[in-house]
Amino acid sequence: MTGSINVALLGSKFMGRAHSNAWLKVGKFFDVDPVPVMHTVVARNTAELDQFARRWGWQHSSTDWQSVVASGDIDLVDIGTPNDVHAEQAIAALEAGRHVACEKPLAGTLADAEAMAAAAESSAAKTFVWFNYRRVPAVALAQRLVAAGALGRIYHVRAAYLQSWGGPDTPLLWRFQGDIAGSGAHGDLNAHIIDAVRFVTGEEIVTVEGAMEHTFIEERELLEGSAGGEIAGSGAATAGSKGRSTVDDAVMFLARTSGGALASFEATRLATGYHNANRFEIHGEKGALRFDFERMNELGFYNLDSDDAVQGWTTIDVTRSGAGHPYVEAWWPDSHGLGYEHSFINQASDILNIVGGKEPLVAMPDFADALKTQRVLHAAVESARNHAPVEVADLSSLRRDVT
Ligand code: SOE
Repeated sequence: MTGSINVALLGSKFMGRAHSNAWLKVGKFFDVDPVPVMHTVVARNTAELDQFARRWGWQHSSTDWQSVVASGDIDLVDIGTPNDVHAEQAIAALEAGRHVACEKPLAGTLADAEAMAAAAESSAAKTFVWFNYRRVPAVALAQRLVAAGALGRIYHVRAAYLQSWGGPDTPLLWRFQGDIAGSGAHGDLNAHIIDAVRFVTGEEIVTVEGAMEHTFIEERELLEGSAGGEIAGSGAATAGSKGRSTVDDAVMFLARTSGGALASFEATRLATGYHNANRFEIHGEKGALRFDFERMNELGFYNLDSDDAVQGWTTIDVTRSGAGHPYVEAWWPDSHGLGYEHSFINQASDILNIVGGKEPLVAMPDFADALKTQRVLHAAVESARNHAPVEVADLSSLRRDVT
């Protein structure tokens, strides 16, 4: 396939910027075919929309996502909107024959995620989910090492996604409103580490138990007008008026994987001292790996096969060119460092690879794959509310309109 595809982006907040940057830069650093045309950006806020389109180079802008999705001019719809509209927008796009790239989590609820996966199943269009951390080179290298047997049988996985922007001064953004977000730190952050653990280990999470969910801050300042932006500081709160937060501030749970490993997961927006510490540790019979996004260009590796006299944690610099590290050759010479935005540009290159009929460099979660992560999210809530273990294969008791 040689040519281009017209992209429509739904959303202009944090993910709107991250995705716009990815579509703008991908063709500069990767030989992509097709190339993306930044055709239309859709947002609700007309005051900001034209400036956003001009700043990022979108050819058109609209406040009417339905007509944009229905337009024969569009080949791929990129969804960067709040969780409660993912299903409606993705299903409409798939029914119109568009490819769909959707932000994580797939949806705010299991019911929506199941409907999205069903629509994808009955469409010829391709689907993608922006679990961008798979395409941080250090995470992709971790997956390669595990797949090559460097750890052998996996005994333990310890994953945590620790942020701290959700304190009492953060207003009642949409991420704290259960009817929009579905859940709080759980769907926002545990979604990432569940996907990362599934990706890196190659194992599924089959049992969830010992889950705990908690809302520490039960009331937050209301925002004037809209539900405000992605995260703190993006809207002026109405002084004095408060609304109830109807989501978790933190969720922790234990799990067993299909390979028999024991795992723990923790997601919180109140981990004072950590700002975007998306981290995992994996312990196997032959070695161990550890990653922390706050040091995103490094991967820790402990190799029991190395000489006992020099055995210890090795810090691999995963931005060295010539070492065969994933995506690194597209970027800078040795050890010049990559950032958060590069994971999205790397993902855009793989989306275009797949649309163009080529293999992605790193496995791409489609809606069917992301539904597996959503089922684990749901199982954890079910375990927390029923105080009992939950087999992910048997999601029975909890209403499906909850996470
Ligand atoms: C907010 O928690 C957030 O923007 C997440 O939604 C993103 O997925 C994560 O990459 C950064 O933090």
